Order: sequence, then structure tokens, then C-alpha cells
Amino acid sequence: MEKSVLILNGPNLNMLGVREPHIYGTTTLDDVELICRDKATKLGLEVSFLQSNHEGELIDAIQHAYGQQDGIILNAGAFTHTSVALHDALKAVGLPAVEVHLSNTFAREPFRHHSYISPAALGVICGFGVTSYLLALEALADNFKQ
Ligand code: DHK
Repeated sequence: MEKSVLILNGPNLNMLGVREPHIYGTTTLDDVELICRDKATKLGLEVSFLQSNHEGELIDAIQHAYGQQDGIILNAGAFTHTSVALHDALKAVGLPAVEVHLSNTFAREPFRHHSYISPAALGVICGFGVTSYLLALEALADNFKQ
């Protein structure tokens, strides 16, 4: 049976393409979804894709993934740097999760250097634009084989 992955995007990622293109690029979130779906098909994975600007909705989505999905890719946007609740949600469901960011958060403002998501994640990929998501899909596909 195909393994399934929830790709979750947090606040302001619906603004990709418009939002600070010098940092986040010109690819829209719809494009990111298409590119991820194409990659997932090649890897034999099934994907669900969701974006929300609301912390509670992201927590609900992580909780609903329990028993339904095999892994999570999470770009929590700014909640990365603030949300103990998202950390706890990932810990609660215990699914393998990959934290992704389009930008290299460590090369940016100091407040982006700390992540509440990282300690609850299998690994972190940042700084490669849309490719960060594709590398995360590869990492999960590899993890599922182990
Ligand atoms: C996206 C955001 O919205 C920021 O708040 C993070 C992340 C970085 C990204 O690079 O994808 O700091």
C-alpha cells in the first residue's frame, strides 16, 4: 500500500509568489503543490496538501493525521519560532515529521534561528526554495523503507 504524507503550510505561505520574492522566490503555493504531487507520484507516495494561517487549524490537521497518514512535512512559517503547541502536537501523534523552510532561516534575523519544531522532527531542511519540500519527500520515502 502507498504511504501517505501530509504537507502542511503555515501562515503567510498562501502569499508565495507575491510575498518578498527576493527571499521566498516567485513560485506560488499552487505551484509548490503541483511540484510536490509530481515528485510524490515518482516516489510512490500519496500526498495531502493544506495551508492555514491559524495555529489551531494546523494543530487539528496534525492530530487528524494520526492513524491516517504515515508522515508529515511541515513548514510552520512564523509559528516555527513561537509555537510550543505545534511542537506538542507533533510529539503527540509521533509521526515522522520533516521541518522545511524555503529560506535559510539561519542566515536571516536572529529571531528565526530558534525553532520549536526541530526537536519534534526527524530532520530539518531549509534554504533550498521549493527543493526543500522535494528533499523532505525523499527523506520520508527513505525513512518508510527502514
Ligand atoms: C517561512 C516563514 O513564513 C517565516 O516566518 C520563517 C519560512 C521562514 C520559510 O523560509 O519557508 O521564518
